[in-house]
Amino acid sequence: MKIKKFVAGSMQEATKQIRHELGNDAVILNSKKIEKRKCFGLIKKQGVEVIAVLDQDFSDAKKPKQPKAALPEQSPLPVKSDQLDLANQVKELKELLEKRDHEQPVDVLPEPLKKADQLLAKQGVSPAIRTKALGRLISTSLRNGEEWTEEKALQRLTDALAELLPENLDEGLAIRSQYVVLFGSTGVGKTTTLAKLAASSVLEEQKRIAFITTDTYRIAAVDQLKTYAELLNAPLEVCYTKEEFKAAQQKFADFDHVFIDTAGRNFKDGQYVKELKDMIPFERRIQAFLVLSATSKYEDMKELIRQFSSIPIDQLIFTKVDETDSLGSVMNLLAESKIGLGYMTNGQNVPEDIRYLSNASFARLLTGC
Ligand SMILES: Nc1nc2c(ncn2[C@@H]2O[C@H](COP(=O)(O)OP(=O)(O)OP(=O)(O)O)[C@@H](O)[C@H]2O)c(=O)[nH]1
Ligand SMILES: [Mg+2]
Repeated sequence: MKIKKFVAGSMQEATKQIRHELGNDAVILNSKKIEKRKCFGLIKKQGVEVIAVLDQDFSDAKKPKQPKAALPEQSPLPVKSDQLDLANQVKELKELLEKRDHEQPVDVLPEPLKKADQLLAKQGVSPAIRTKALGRLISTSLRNGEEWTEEKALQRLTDALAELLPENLDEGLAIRSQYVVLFGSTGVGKTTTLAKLAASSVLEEQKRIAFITTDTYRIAAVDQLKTYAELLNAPLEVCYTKEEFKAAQQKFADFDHVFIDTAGRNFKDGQYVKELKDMIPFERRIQAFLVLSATSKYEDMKELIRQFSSIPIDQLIFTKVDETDSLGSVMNLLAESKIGLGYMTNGQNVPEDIRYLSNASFARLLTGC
């Protein structure tokens, strides 16, 4: 954070200087009229002294979705009085946040911020993301000259978390490709989730759909999908080789959506990732979802994403959200992997237990706001 004093002949001139030195994101904290003396103090001239601040963390970060209060083009800057103390306090808080020992309670923070931090810690949000989120919360409060009430802090925290998530698709565009493939570890809920997606395509959007499965590994896998296909009156092709997969793609070329199921594997073994890539031609027309269980350990999920780095994953799906009370690892994973959130599933019922979540909705789920 940069705080600087500017002395100029007029407010307009000061604004120009501030814009030149600190840029358009600067905010005026205080201004007062002064007398400038020239020529060894012989000539007195009226002027202004302005204190401006630039919160670099905030302006360097990805632009928030909400339009920020940038400097107006020509008119004088909005003057926020009595904020110098606040700015200093904020500066100290940010330094404290960065230096704090994450294992210790943050007693030094004002109560609403302490509560916000504790809430995230309880959810399992990593110290790095907690610091970033609180930093943004503080910046926004400073920018808007807001009081730190608990309610406001929670609201700002929710906004900050949403801004830390990677870009996401609009709800209406959730399924945007003709081919949709789900892959992931054994038993995470791929087939059930695929059936939920297919069912809502048919029932809510009246789309013409088909299924392909490459899961010929488990005896019961084909039957499981067949049951859903029959219920939805949709054709199903079982593919053992990539040639058969190509043929099935061609066969279903006229369908609105083709939902592709794959075998659950221990993808920590790179060989299985290779097999998946050999079978499925991951290209633009294929929307690829990596399915993860929200009950899995963060480190394991992170490793899995690393294993899949050679596959263009469009979005992540988190299943079994109903089986956990903490979504911090999901937040950490999304923020760090930069892969957007697709769906979350919260039960075994097909088709109802699935939701497409925007970043804002996910952040609200995390903070309970
Ligand atoms: N509680 C809960 N259970 C779920 C959810 N999604 C799926 N399941 C259950 O998880 C189990 C495994 O689901 P499947 O869809 O067969 O998982 P899969 O990933 O296809 O499994 P494999 O093909 O064997 O790798 C089933 O009992 C599902 O009903 C969910 O959101 N919540
Ligand atoms: Mg399956």
